[in-house]
Order: sequence, then C-alpha cells, then structure tokens
Amino acid sequence: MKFSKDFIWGTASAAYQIEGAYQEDGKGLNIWDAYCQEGGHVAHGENGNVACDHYHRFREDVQLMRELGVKHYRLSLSWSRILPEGTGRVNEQGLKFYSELIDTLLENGIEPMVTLFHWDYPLALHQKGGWLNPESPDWFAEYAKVAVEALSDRVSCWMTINEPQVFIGCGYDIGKFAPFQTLPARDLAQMSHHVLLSHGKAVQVIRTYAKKKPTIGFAYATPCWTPENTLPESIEEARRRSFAFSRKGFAFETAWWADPILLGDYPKEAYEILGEDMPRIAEGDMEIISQPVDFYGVNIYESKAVPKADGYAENASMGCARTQMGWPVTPDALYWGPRFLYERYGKPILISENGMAGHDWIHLDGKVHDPYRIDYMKRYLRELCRAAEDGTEVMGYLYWSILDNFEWADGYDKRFGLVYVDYATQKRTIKDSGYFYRDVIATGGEAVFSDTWEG
Ligand code: GCO
Repeated sequence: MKFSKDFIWGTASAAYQIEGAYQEDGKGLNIWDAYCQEGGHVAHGENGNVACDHYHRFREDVQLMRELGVKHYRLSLSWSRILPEGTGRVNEQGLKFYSELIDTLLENGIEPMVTLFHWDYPLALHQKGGWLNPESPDWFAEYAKVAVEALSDRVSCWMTINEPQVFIGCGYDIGKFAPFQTLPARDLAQMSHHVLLSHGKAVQVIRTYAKKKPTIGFAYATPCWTPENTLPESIEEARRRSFAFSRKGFAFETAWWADPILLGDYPKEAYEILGEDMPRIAEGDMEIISQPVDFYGVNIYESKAVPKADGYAENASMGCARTQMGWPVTPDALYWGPRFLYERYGKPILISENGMAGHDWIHLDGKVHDPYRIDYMKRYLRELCRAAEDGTEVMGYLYWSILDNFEWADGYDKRFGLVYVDYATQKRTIKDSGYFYRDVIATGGEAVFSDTWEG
C-alpha cells in the first residue's frame, strides 16, 4: 500500500484553542470568552484568554511546522477578532494578524487552509439571537466577504464551518459547549437551517470575491458506524446507521447536515419525523445551501457506537484501548467513514482532523516520548490508505493538532499536539510523534508502514 504523490499532509488548529490575546488589539469577545468567564463550564475553570499565546508566538510556531516538514496548515479565523461586533466595524489589527500569519506560512512553504468558523461565535451577535436570528446567514456572509477580500490573494483553500454537529448539538441541544443551552427541536432545526444558509452564502461570496481560484469545502464531524464483519448485510447495516435520521440527537447526525449541501434537500425521514418542527424553508434557500463545493472535510477520531446490554459501547469492551479522551481506538473508522461518505456524496474526502489526546509530559531526558500516538497514527493512516486503494478518493490528512491546546470543556488537561506546550512558560517541545510525522511527510507516507520506526 502507498499514498498518492499529491496526497495532502498537514496539521490543524483553531483560533480560540491556541491564540489567546482574547481582548487584545481590538478583538471583540466571543461566546467562549464570555462563558469561560461565567465559570462552572470548563475543567478547573480554565479559559482561552492566553491559551498557547499563538497570537504573539505564531512565527515560532510556524518554524516548528517547518521543522516538521508540514506542507499544509489548517487554521481558523476568529470572527470577532476581525469584526468585533460580528458585523459592521472591521478591526484592521485583527486582519493584520492573520495577514502576517499567512505571509509567514507561505514564506516557509506552508499552504494555509482557512476555516471561517470554528465555534467562537461573536458575543454581540449571540446577544441578538445568534444562529436563531434569520439575519444570521447575512451576518456570516458579511464576515466571509471581509475575510476573503483581505486574504484570498494568498489563501485558496477555504472551509466554511467546522462541525455544526458539535457547535449546534453540544452548544444548543445537550448544553455541553458554549453557550450551554438546551433548546427544543424546532429551534435546533431552524438554527441548523440558518447555519446551512450561512455556509451556502459564504460559498457564493468566496466564488464571487476570491482573488485566487478557490477550493471550497467544510469540516464536519461524522458519526461513523463500522460493520461488525465484512458480510454484505453487516456493511449495509453500518451504512444505513451512518446516514439514519432520528428525532433524538438529529443535530449530531450526518445526513441532516450533509444531504442539504450535497443532495439538495434534507433527508426525507427528517420531514416525516420532525414534521412541524422542520425549518421554515423559503423559496431559493435549498439552492443557496447546495452551492457546489469541491471537497468533503471530515473530522474522524472514532467509530460511532451506542451502549450494549453489558454497558460498554458497541465499539468498546472491558479494558479496550482508549485515548485520554476516553474514546476507543478504532482505526477502521478511517476506512469506513471516508468510504461511506464518498459513496453517498461523491466528493473527494479530506480528513480535516484526526489525532489523539495522551497523557503526555516532559520526561527526565527532556523529551516527550509518546509511542502510543505513533502507533495510533500508523493504525489509522494504514486504514485510510486502504480506503484510498479500495476506490475512495482521499485528498489528504490533517493531524489534530500541531500544538497541545484548549480542549473546550476539558480545558488543557487533554493533550492532542505533536508539539508539547508548557503553559506556565509557553515552552514548546516537539514530541516523538512530531518527528514521526515529519518522516511520514518526508517519505510520502511510507513511514506509516514501518513497524520499527526509529526516528
Ligand atoms: C472537534 C474540534 C476540535 C477538537 C478536536 C478534539 O473536532 O471537536 O474541531 O476543536 O479540539 O476534535 O476534540
């Protein structure tokens, strides 16, 4: 097995999780700033006020990426750093930061891949009703236009939204993430519609105003069900479950979010099951939402599962391998997830996130030895390569994340990075897995198949 020569090898991050400078140089507050300060939502009362101080240390961080031979870097823009009130007044210092970051990436041979929205919704717009406000798609389109006009002379790869399943599902259904609300199905459905309209309007804006020919997608979470065995009926059952629609938790599901963009309408089961709670769909909405995109970005960490009679989830068992997040290690998720998505939607698949949180620390020799992360990456990447060899069009793989960072409600305990961050000193230390990934990139993926990688 081998990866294609044009395979995209990269890494990823998100503004709120690494930048810090939460109210510096004119930045407006976002809902994570506000709700972290409210207290009671994040482990140890932590917040993104400083995070990895990437706002001031981005040049050092880009040098780390260069040392690892990273060729593509997925970053997100902080909406309220650019538009402090979400609309209207532009904060030129905010744009200056991103312009300098993108220049530094390009000077170091690293292609920026920009996510417009990665959960850090402007507080001022939240206070106007947020995603429930019917004006919210136009707010997003206005923001997209400011970003595209400022950066698209150098940026050509755009992702509109990151994981609506999580920022709507966790933010407004189960209340685990900012703004920690639990709303009725009707509101969740209407918010979803506004998010999808926001995506579609942003695609139109990028296609209209981008100075460099754009490649456009999104970065979705995906409940990826995997078959119990290779019997056709088992595979079909996993496929069916992967695109099923159910009233409970529909905001977390794939077809709800992907069918409107890629098939032009909500799944028919949604109309049958939600009934009156379906969104109000105006004339032309579905045409806006289903603007053509160029790729399907998907963040896959584990296969989806539900608890069995014995209490363990379907993809787990007593003492099974788990990451620091408690997520079972299920490499075949990176075979079946991309395969099922490609079969249904026919778009090239970009793994916009995959990685693991580990109990990392600086060892007595001053290094960070994380053999479990190297093993994890080998297992998942071998499955991804197998999917490509079996006919799934796989564009690339972006490891989550370049740096240890703020893991939302889990705070800083959970370390996903290829680079260890000592938050007391902001000292960065490349982990063994970072050097492994350097060799994966340098060998075009061959190192993935080594059973004796020595670094
Ligand atoms: C996500 C988010 C990231 C997370 C990462 C680890 O996919 O949940 O995009 O911001 O930090 O996935 O949970």
